[in-house]
Amino acid sequence: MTRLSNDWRRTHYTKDANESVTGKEVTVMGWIHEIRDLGGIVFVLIRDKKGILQLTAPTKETEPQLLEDIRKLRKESVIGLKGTVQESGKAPNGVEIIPTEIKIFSLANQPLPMDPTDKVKAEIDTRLDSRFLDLRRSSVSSIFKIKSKMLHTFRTFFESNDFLEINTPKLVASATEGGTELFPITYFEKEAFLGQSPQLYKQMMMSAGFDKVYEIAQIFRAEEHDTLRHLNEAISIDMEASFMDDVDVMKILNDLVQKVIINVKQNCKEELKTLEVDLETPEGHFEIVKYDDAVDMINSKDVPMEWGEDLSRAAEKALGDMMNGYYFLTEWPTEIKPFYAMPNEENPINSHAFDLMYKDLEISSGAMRVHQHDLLREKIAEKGLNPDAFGGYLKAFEYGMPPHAGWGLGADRFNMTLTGLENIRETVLFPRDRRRLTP
Ligand code: AMO
Repeated sequence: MTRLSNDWRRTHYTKDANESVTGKEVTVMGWIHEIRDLGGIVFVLIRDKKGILQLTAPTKETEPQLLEDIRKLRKESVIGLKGTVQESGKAPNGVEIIPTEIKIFSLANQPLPMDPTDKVKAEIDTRLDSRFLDLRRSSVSSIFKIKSKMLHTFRTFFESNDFLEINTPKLVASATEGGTELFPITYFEKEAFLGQSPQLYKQMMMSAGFDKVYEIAQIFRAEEHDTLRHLNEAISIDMEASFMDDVDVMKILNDLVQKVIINVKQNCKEELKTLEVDLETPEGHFEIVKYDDAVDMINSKDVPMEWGEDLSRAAEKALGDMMNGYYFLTEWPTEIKPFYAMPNEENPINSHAFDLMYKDLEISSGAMRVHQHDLLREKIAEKGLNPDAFGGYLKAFEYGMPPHAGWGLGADRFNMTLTGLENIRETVLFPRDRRRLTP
C-alpha cells in the first residue's frame, strides 16, 4: 500500500474518461466496484463520485507485476490507475482503460459489513451502522447532492436579498418552544440546555437593527417518540425580518420553496433519475387552509378533532389526503402556539401563526411575533413559564423593538419531499434518534 506521491494526481473523473479522450493516457482514482477474473482477461470496475469505469487487463499483454497487483485487488479498495482510454462496445460507458500502472492506496478488509453496490438490499439500521459504505451508493449520495443544492438555493436567495447570516448560541439557559423537548446538560455548576431553536436570538437581532437575518444550523429536540419524521438533532433554516408580518414572510417561504424545486430540477437531473423522482414545480401561491376549516375537513373524514387541539398524526394524514402538495395552515389558536406568536387584534384567541405543510408533513412554522414587551411578558407567564428566566430576551423588547415576523423550516423534512423519501433518517448523514448516537 502506498502513499500519494507528487506524480499521482487525478486527471479525469470516470465520467470524463470517455470517447473524447480515446488513445490518451488518463489517471483516475477510485474504489473497486467489482472484479471479474476470467483467466485470460481481468475486468475491474472502478467507481468514483461521478460514475464507473472499466479497467481491462488481457493477461498475456499485461506486464506480470501489474497483473499480479490487479489480481490482489479486493472490492471497495482504493486505487489510482494510469492507463490508455480505448473504445469498447461492451464496456459500461463505451470505453475501457488499458492499464499501465496502478497504485493501491488502501486495501479493504473482507467480508464487507454491507454491500455498497445496490445489489443486496440492507435494513436501515445495518446501513446506518456502516454509513460510510452506505454513502458510496449513488442512490444514497444523490440525497445529499440534492440537499446541498437546496441549502445553496436558500443561501443564495438570502444573500441576494440583503439578509445577514447569523450564528446564535446552541448552549442556552431556557426553552423556546415549550418546556418538554429540551436536552439538559451540565454547564459547570449550573444546568443548561441544547438549543431547540434560534428563535429568541433571531428576534433579538431585530432589536439590534439587523432588519433581515437567517441562520442554517442544528436544533436539538428531546423527542421521545420514534417516528419517521422526528430526529433529536435536525437542521433548521431560520429567517426573521423587521417591519414584515406573517403574510410577507409566507410569501418569501412560498417563493423559496419554488426556487429550490426549480434549481434542484435544473441541477440534479442525474440524482433525481437515480432516485426515480419526478419533481413537480408548484405554481403560484400555495393554497391557504385556515385552522378552523382544517378542523371541519378533518372531522368530515371521521377523524375526531376538537377546536384548540394540535393536529394528531391521524388528523395530519386525513388533511394531507385532501390536499395536493404544499399548503399553508393559518390562523392557529393562540393557545397552542408558542408565546412569541402575535394574537389576532380583533379576535385574540386566533394568532398570526402559520405552518407550511407538504401533504401530511409539516415542513415549516412561522408567525408574526409579539413585539410589545408587556404583552410578551404576559404571554410567557400564561404558558406557565417564568418571565424572569427570559430576562435577557425580554430586555431587547424594552428599548426599541420593531414589529417583525419569521419562520423556521426543517431542512431534513424538506429534503424528504424533494427526494420522495419516507424516513427522515435517510436524509441525514448521521441521524440521531432515541436509539442511535453513533456513528
Ligand atoms: P418548529 O418547532 O415548528 O418551529 O420547528 C420548525 C421546523 O423544524 C422542523 N423540526 C424537526 N425536524 C425533524 N425532527 C424534529 N424533531 C423537528 N422539530 C422541528 C420541522 C418544523 O416545521 N421557532 C419556530 C420557528 C419560527 O417560528 O420561526 C420553531 O422552531 O420541519
